[in-house]
Amino acid sequence: MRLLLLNGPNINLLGQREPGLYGHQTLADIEMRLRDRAKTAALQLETFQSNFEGALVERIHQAMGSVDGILINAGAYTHTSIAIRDALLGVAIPFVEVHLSNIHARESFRHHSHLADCALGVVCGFGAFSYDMAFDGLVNHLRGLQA
Ligand code: CA2
Repeated sequence: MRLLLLNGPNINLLGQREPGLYGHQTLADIEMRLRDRAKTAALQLETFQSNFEGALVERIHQAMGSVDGILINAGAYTHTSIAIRDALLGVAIPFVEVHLSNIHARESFRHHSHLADCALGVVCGFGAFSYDMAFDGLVNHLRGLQA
């Protein structure tokens, strides 16, 4: 089973700025941990981060036919990008939306997600641990489909 972890704009700054809001772990820490967890579970995990909307759309297109499930923290594009929504719907790969912070406890412009209603599930508010829960949820779902 092949999984893709996608991260959007500014998430490359994790662990270097605003640790009170986003925690101390870097994106490399999160990617390494999930890669280890995937290996233990005999899964493959690819990772991709970009600050560019079109690059994220292209990476989603590339996943068609080669990826079984996507974990995505689209960052601020969560709240603005119909293009990323359309790409995820276009490739029809099941995905889980992840956020470090609780977007519903923040500014009102972060309360709406263009992805959430199409996602298998949404995990937010648990810092880097949100990714672990999203990983478990996605794998559990995909394994259930295989059974
Ligand atoms: O909580 C999340 O994971 C977010 O996706 C993070 C986005 C924000 O726009 C979303 O509303 C919620 C922002 C990512 C910015 O990451 C930074 C990390 C360290 C320092 C500065 C920005």
